[in-house]
Amino acid sequence: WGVLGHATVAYVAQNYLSAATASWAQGVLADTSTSYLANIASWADTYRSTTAGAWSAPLHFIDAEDNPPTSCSVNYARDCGATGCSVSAMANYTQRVGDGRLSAANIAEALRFLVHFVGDITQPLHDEAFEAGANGVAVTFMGFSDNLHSDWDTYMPEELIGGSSLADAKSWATTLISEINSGTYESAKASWIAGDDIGNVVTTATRWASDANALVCSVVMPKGAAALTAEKDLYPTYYDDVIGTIELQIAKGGYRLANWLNMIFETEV
Ligand code: DCM
Ligand code: DCM
Ligand code: ZN
Repeated sequence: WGVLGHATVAYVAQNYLSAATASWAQGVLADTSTSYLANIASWADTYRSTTAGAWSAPLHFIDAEDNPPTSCSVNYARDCGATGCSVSAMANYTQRVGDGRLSAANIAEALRFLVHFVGDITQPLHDEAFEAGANGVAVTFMGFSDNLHSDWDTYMPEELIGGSSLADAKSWATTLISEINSGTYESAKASWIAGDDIGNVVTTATRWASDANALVCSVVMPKGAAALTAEKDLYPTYYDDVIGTIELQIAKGGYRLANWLNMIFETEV
């Protein structure tokens, strides 16, 4: 996701942290503001674009070598490359964030990575190898010639919300929280975290990746990528078809992140 999506995931998560987890996270991040997770949610994207942080670029995705739209699947052994992926990164930073032998700086770094990667895993195209997560799928959205990945990460969410500021993210999060508590997502939210297990991070994060990857076949490119490249403009028909899934995945990411951090605090800290 872009900055709007990551900050929204973070604000949704903040709403579901226990008081004890929240104050632990504020201490780790040295930020007692009301945006302590949102403030660092996109740090990993900034870091990856620096020379010192280039090693972390593969950790933002898992390149599922499946065959959309005919067949979607994630297989950790097949798909997590030698330099690591989002699923191996979840395992590494889930361990490190609770490792009291590490420096305060390393523990804070681990938390910043976790907040970001739980979000990225819910973006279907971050769980897909085809054309590098559809970065290589040329499309037109609202008159711009861009690629399908960036439309999912950034331009479709921004079209929905009308901006990408922290205030925009907070407002989107408020809507999603109300849908989780007593709306569209109320009955599904338990399934979003069912079986999540701090002792089996690879299994858990692979399940999250499989859940989002299945959407590549069913929602992102159900008629294949060529059909999207051939569209005159993805707005409004394609946008209208997929925007509900984008909202669902952001809500899911926030709810999962909160549960994950609550479990980390309860069992590791
Ligand atoms: N990305 C992805 N899968 C890939 C390659 C990249 O999900 N196989 C993501 C990482 C960034 C975005 O796409 O969020 C753009 O990547 P890059 O800057 O490497 O082109
Ligand atoms: N952009 C894009 N697709 C969109 C909107 C914008 O590729 N749907 C690109 C075009 C510009 C950059 O983003 O290079 C900034 O555009 P703007 O300032 O209009 O948001
Ligand atoms: Zn990312």
